[in-house]
Amino acid sequence: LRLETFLRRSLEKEEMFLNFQPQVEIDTGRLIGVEALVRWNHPELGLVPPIRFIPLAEDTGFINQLGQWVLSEACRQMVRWQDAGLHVPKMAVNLSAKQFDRGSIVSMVADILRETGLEPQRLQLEVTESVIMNTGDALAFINDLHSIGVGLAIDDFGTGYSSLAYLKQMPVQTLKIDRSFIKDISTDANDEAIAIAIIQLGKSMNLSVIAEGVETEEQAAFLLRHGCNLAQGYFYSKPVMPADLLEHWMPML
Ligand code: G
Ligand code: G
Ligand code: MN
Ligand code: NA
Repeated sequence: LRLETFLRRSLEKEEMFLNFQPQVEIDTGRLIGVEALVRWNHPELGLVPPIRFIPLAEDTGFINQLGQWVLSEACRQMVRWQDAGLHVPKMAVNLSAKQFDRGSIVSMVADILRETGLEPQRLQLEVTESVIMNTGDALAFINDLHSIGVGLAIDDFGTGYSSLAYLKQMPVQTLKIDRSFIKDISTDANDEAIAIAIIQLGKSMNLSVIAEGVETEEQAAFLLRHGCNLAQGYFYSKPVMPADLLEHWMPML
């Protein structure tokens, strides 16, 4: 209850901030985008991990305000980089299922793009399979988001139960292989088989495939060998502040 009270005030008290995790092309090491990940620094509690406050925000409805703040801050950051002459190709932002309940998700995204001036093609929204399968009008919302020009990625792919028939109908551009399949990719035959199957599926449906949670050179080499050239994970960078991103990644932009 105390956490909930704190959470409600977190935005007005400016305790939330964003970290950004690079997404890279494996063979060249080039930055292809970043994923925004929200962080909460409370004066008493310190850094509260997202696994503690995201579910709470979802249960209490606060996720709508928080999600709106995250999206506008992420878009503002992109414009700041752009204004500084730095070309970050793409910004990925996570959306919760709860954000689709209201039906106003499309106008929220459109409003933020208009207010910040970010080109829609620079934004990629990440949703999980459960968002797609459990939201009544998911297909309609996703079509509307597509029609305003934003990209769509399926996050944690392979952990939910997505109907492939459904996937076929949707204007999705990217599949993100869940990091649970990447972890033991070169030692666990099942994980290896699943990762390869997702890569093949993406290929045959003309989708980009990004591997999540890449922590070692071996994992990256395995992925490249099997036709997946996009990755995100600690091997490249943990989620970082804009200043760190600038220092380590921007010189090549
Ligand atoms: O860094 P990591 O601990 O950031 O994130 C933990 C979980 O919190 C992940 O599943 C991630 O998708 C989720 N998460 C992080 N930032 C956001 C956000 O802005 N919105 C939503 N809905 N989930 C987020
Ligand atoms: O659910 P989603 O994929 O949006 O969340 C990303 C989560 O994965 C964040 O908590 C982020 O900090 C974490 N993460 C990113 N890269 C790695 C990695 O290489 N290894 C592990 N264990 N976690 C990672
Ligand atoms: Mn994600
Ligand atoms: Na994920």
